Amino acid sequence: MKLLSNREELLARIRAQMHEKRYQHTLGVAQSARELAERYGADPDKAELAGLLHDYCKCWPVEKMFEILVRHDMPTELLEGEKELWHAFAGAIVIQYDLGVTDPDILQAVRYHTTGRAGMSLLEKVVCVADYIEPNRSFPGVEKIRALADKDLDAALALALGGTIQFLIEKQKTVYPLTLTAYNDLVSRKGKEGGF
Ligand code: DGI
Ligand code: FE
Ligand code: FE
Repeated sequence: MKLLSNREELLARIRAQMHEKRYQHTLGVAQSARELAERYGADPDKAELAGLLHDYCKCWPVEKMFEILVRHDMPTELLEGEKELWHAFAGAIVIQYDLGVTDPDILQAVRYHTTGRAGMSLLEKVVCVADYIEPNRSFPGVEKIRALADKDLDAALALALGGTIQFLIEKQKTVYPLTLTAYNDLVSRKGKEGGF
């Protein structure tokens, strides 16, 4: 709790979990999440904090994440699936137990920042999109997602998740069901409203 009210200590604690490049990404996501929250009417403080915490476990050994996920009865689908997804689910558990984060909005935003899910909250969308567009990110197509994020958060998220799904298919990796349902949910809602 004390940690959360002392920004310097919190940043030092986060920094100690990861290498420098990941820390710079973390600061970028926090800033982009704050800006998106201001633009779309989410809580900017929650968005920034969720951004700071979203990759808390990203650089932890997979064995450590696995143990946490097993202890907290995460689904077999996750445990047997792509290890890249573990840091999001383990992160939501760890920031709760180690840092005392209790706000369910923040915990959900961290939990679903990688996979997304159907029916994402505004804060979840903000953090997920911020993760794609923060200033240090450079991948093919990022400019288009950045530009869209200025006008239509759902459209930006659908484009980003669609790109990840395409990337995973090209690499012959599994696509986690939540990612597909997140994508379908955004596209079908927009379809009903007349498209992006
Ligand atoms: O942690 P970051 O690198 O900042 O970003 P992230 O949390 O979005 O993780 C990105 C990685 O996760 C990337 O290598 C693709 C992978 N990923 C995202 N969604 C899925 C996925 N991997 C699988 N197998 N299935 C997914 O649905
Ligand atoms: Fe991540
Ligand atoms: Fe990230």
